[in-house]
Amino acid sequence: MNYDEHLQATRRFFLQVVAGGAASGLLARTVRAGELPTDCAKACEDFLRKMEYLTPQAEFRNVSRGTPKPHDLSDEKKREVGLTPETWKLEVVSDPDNPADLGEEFTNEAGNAIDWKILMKLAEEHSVRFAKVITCNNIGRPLGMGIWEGVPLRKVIWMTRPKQNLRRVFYSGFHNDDPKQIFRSSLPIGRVLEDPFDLPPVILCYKLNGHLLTGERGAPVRMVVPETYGFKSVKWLNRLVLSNIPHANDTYADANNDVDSGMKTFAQSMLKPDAIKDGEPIPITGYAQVGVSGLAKVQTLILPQDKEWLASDPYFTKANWTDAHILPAPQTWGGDLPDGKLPSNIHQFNSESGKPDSWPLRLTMAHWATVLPGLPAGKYTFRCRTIDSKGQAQPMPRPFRKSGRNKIEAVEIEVT
Ligand SMILES: Nc1nc2c(c(=O)[nH]1)N[C@H]1C(S)=C(S)[C@@H](COP(=O)(O)O)O[C@H]1N2
Ligand SMILES: [Mo]
Repeated sequence: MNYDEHLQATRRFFLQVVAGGAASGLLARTVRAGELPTDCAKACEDFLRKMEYLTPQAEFRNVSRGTPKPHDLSDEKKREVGLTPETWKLEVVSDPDNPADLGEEFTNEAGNAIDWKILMKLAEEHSVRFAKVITCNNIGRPLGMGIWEGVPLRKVIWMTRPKQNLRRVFYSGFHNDDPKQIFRSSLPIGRVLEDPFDLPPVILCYKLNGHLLTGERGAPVRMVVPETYGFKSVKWLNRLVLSNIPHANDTYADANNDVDSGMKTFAQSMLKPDAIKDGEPIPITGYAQVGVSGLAKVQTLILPQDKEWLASDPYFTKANWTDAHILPAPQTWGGDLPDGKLPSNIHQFNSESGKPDSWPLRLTMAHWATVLPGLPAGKYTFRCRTIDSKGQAQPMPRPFRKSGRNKIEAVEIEVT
């Protein structure tokens, strides 16, 4: 999602709600919380039409380690170190400390490392595409929303003809040949060989929103793991290690991060009116990340600041939350897609109509809007939360910060 676009579109939404409201008497009548008056429904539609749902590659927030950062190297240096399609090489080896029993390894030394030609050959038959929001475990706001394309990682794993003693794969990217700069993630082999429930496969990714990856996004090839936080999706990928190690050994574990966490469902507001007058309905919009447990509802709560809430109820579960309106799938997708068109055959999209099978989609973003009833002058705290498709209210069932941020947001609202 392009945040500037979203903000602009949201501002238009407000203008229309307020202007339409004034003209049609919306301000005069009582709006029930969560209810979206007709004028607002229309404004929401316009809002959706104008909003870019997908994030252009260049507008993703960039989380890249390295000195220098691999994407800042000169073109010549990139060619030298294998960061262009023509020069890229992927080694696939057994872990010397916990060896997996493999029929074959692929290494630079033996001259048989996997290259771009081999990957593209696999892509001809096996390429897959899926929609996924990428979020850093430690940053609240998602970094960007994309359609990722690649070859299932297992296609390359099977090329090693593994026989036994293979429990985990760990992998890393170009790191300036400095062991201290290695950024490594890992997955249980079961997740790579088989896709639980209706998840898409873990992929060796080379395209985002219909274009080859840019340097910042991890060109020429990065891992993309559908259901996890950003650190599992290693950029500038050049090495896979097949191991019999029974536990995670990710670089990200070093900072107390919970490296086995699936993406969480949570909501945030994006825009509220700057000034709110006594008794005027209050339009608010925002987004939700749809985590592994899906999204059933977004709800909002507004409480006067001078009344303290029960200390025994930190998540406001006993409060009177009201449902917001989850906006339907966008009509235009944005994201700088070639010819503005979504690629064909996207996981969870109908292959004929090109439309999503359902909405919201797991592992993506959804947008929401609401109009709250007018309030007497005073200071208030606005909160929003999600209810996932299992009925669990944010931040449950996993409220710990180091497994991904999903704290209930609190925003001050003043009515004058
Ligand atoms: N090689 C490498 N891969 C990496 C990183 C890195 O520093 N080096 N950062 C990771 C982290 S912590 C995140 S959140 C995502 C960010 O992806 P983006 O920069 O494409 O938004 O990339 C991941 N992949
Ligand atoms: Mo991250």
